[in-house]
Amino acid sequence: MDFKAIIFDLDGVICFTDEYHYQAWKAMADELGVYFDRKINNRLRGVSRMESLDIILERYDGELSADEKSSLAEKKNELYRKYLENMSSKDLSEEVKSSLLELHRRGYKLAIGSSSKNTPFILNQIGLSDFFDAVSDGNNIRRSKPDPEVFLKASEMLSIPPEECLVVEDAVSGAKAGHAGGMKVACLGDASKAKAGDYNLKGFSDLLDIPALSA
Ligand code: B16
Ligand code: MG
Repeated sequence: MDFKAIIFDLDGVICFTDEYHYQAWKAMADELGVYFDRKINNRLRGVSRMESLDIILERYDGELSADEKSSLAEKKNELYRKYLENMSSKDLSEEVKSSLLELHRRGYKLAIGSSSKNTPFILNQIGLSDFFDAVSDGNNIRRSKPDPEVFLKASEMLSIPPEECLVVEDAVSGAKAGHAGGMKVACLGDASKAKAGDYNLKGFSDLLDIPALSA
């Protein structure tokens, strides 16, 4: 069946904030005296903020209360948002921008399905606040990827059934979420290398060549 809608993950697909996540988590981990490196940071892709913190704390020798954990996550987020303030429309690549415009021209509904609670802020920074037909993000879900909730909410907002939606993801957890929601998945980056998708792409503009997304 041909698709009617495309639901894009944000971080790692539309734009790249993983270095900012890394720097902010690294500052928090250093202060706490916990070992943290880029390999561990890779495990945080597509994972919610509190679950990311739990992964980092696997190496923490001690117990932290729920309040202490929330304040660590909040502190990390404050620093992360300071970094995000440096983002602008320059952080939206020509390839992503022109491919989005072409998919819109072909008549597909376009949505965001991101675990990030900072989604509205990031979309505003890169000049895409008003572009998408629906935005489902970390602010309207209770369960994060690989649970399909964020993508099912997007399909509901668009009034297009899951089997007519294509999810675009860079994280294996996100690809699993799309499949769990009954959607086909196109993967980029890490998830593409892991062959987690129905389509494993080299670059964003390869979406334009998927036969079920024809003009
Ligand atoms: P926040 P995505 C995810 O965004 C990131 O990949 C992940 O690293 C981050 O922990 C998560 O958002 C939550 O982000 O702290 O901003 O709420 O890839 O699902 O767009
Ligand atoms: Mg992602």
